[in-house]
Amino acid sequence: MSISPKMEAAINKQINAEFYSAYLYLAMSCQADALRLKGVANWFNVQYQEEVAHATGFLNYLQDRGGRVVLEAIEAPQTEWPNAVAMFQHTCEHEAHVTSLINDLAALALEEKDFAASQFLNWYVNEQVEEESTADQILGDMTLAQNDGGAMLTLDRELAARTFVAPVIG
Ligand code: OFO
Repeated sequence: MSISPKMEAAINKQINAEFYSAYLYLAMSCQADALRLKGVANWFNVQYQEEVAHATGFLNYLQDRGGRVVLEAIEAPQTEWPNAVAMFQHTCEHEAHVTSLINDLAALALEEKDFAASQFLNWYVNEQVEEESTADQILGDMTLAQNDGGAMLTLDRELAARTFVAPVIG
């Protein structure tokens, strides 16, 4: 069954949203670098790569279903934050927003009786649980460490250890 025009349009919109997420985290990575927090910069750089993988996952899926990918302009992200706590606060808010977008897509798939898309979207539904919980955890640690240079250094070193592992989507 080829994909419905409604699902096709919604997935194209989500491709754009995932690239926007990538852009936002790349901006945070640059800001963290400017603040001399190399570990935080690394963490956001890996996050940026993950978001590109999320976008590509949707793109490949749309093509597999015979849909037409239409790439739109990516909105410019915010480029400055006062400190790492503000960045992780923004990350938590942004991921909660992305979860609502994914939930809307999952609801649309059911409405359209597109059970294949519904199953594919389950990967993203689960991924959002992970995304929100990780960001929330780091925000908590960051908030505790924010007035303690030694603790912030230790946390920055922990975040430096994150590496990108390409996700297997779907
Ligand atoms: Fe693609 O999960 Fe974050 O935004």
